[in-house]
Amino acid sequence: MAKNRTFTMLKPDAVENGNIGAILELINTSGFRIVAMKLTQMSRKDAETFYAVHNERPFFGELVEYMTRGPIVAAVLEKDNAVEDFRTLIGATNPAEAAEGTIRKKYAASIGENAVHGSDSDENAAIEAAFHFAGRELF
Ligand code: IDP
Ligand code: MG
Repeated sequence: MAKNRTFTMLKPDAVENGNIGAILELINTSGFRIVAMKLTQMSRKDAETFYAVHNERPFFGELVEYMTRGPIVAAVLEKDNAVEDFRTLIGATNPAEAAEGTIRKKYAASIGENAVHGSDSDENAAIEAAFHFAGRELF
């Protein structure tokens, strides 16, 4: 399996609830290397652009409000099979359906406020990483 990269955000609820350290610990112990990381806050325009694929969905307004209400931790992670393995580590979108031991099972409150983002493809991982980081910020 080839080494590749995924993009994650510890979302505003994870930051507000003091879960940055615990989630990063799970990420590290699951074998991901942190390639880039920062505390940042998305503007309305940032969130609308980042989640443009969902702009026709009924929850879009709520999603933009949520993702802009406070700081997030944005990061790029590297590992063999990173995209797929990170989706496994975070668990289902709805924490009620997330497997035991996953980040969303442990730290997410609802399908909307679900603590963490993980890219869904190599192509989107590259787009999302480039949205948040300049090339010189990747290690
Ligand atoms: P994902 O984050 O597991 O890839 P997506 O379907 O891509 O899930 O949705 C993006 C984000 O939109 C979710 O992580 C969640 O924050 C929000 N979201 C998805 N479905 C719903 C919903 O039914 N109600 C409210 N928010 C939702
Ligand atoms: Mg998604």
